[in-house]
Amino acid sequence: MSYFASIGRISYEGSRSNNPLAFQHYQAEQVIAGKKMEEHLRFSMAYWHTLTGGGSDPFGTATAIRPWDGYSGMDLAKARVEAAFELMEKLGLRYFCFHDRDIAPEGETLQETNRNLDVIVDLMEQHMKSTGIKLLWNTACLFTHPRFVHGAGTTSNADVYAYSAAQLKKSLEIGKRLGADNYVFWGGREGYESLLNTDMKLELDNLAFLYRMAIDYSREIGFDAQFLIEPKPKEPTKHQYDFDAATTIAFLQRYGLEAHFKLNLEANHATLAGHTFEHELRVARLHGMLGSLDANQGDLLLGWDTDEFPTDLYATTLTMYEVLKNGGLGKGGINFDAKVRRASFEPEDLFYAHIAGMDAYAKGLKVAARLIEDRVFDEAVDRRYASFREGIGRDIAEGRATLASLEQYALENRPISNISGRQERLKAVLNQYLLEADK
Ligand code: XUL
Ligand code: CO
Repeated sequence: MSYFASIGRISYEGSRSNNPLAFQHYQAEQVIAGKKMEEHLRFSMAYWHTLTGGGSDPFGTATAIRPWDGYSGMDLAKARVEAAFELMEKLGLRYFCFHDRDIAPEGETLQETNRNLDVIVDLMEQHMKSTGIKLLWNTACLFTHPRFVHGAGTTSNADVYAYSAAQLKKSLEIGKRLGADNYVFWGGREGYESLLNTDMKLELDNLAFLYRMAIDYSREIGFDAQFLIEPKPKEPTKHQYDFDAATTIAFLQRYGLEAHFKLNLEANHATLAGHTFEHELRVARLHGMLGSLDANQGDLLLGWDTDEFPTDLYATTLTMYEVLKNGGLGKGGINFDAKVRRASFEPEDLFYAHIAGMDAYAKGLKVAARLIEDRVFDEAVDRRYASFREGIGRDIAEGRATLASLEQYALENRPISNISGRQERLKAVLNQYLLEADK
């Protein structure tokens, strides 16, 4: 049974190709900065947007036409697995990600829900074996069901906390069974609507304890995935505790959890927090906590998470610049937490969207590698901070200076002179690299 019979395997045809079902930049085997593109990029399909999303919004129902529309219940869940692997194989996507509730329907009881999951996980395991496609990460959906109205790890209801822990336990077992490289925590309801009814201290303590129990249980069952927290400032709650990279790192440090986690950073979450994506990557990188990416882009004129496929080459270049400077993403990858627009409702749009995203990242990788090779920004930064490599600046950088020694220097110093930051020039050079024909 084929779900996308009219579409064949997508291949690389180069930037002059007019074939909409071909890559212009993504060439899995091409070596960039000493590594194959597919190793740098480790693209992943987001199960929720691609298989279960239908394009509904707060004002309208689903619009998507999908080849698995005729099925329901567990038959639908099974059809989606088959369609998912066909789509990933055709696009050359080697990884995927899912929430537990994306892949199998909830039953009447937790026992029945877990049995449904087991059936689908069996089927996935078979497809993973026959295709070699791997699980980049899985997670527990602790936000959709009404029981999570007050949160999961930060709920005001201990029964809901216990239910969340049970769901998390099962998801860790699934991750272990499918050999997931990472396990993600995204706290969609881990925040508050009003401080008037919120015990922030208890909520944060409980959330940290849930993470601690997850670490302990993973160790117990031998699940060695990298744990990732995905920051987001708001939506669905008004304020989410994992607001951005810096806030999340401070939380992990406060509870002594930082050695067990890295961050899964998402482009549209960064912009919702008032940051660029590369800012979030830089903060995580300098703390040694850059783990994985949810690649998408937002609409800067809108105040919500639009999860569009990434096509902005300027952004993908600066993102890959941070990734390369980090020495790669290790066990992480680039997950398209992105959905086709509501008006792009035909099945082919799923292919066009992934091709656009993969090409945008491939081009970004190539440009970023050349910027690093030519030390374009490194040289500018070296020049700008040169005063800290000698004399009084070196005393400061190496921690030898005191307020008294600095005062003595300042009193005797000749007039201070500054040098230009040359920002406009650097942006022009960045454009030059972006527009240069492929080497
Ligand atoms: C929501 C979001 C989630 C996480 C996984 O904004 O990004 O889909 O990636 O729960
Ligand atoms: Co995400």
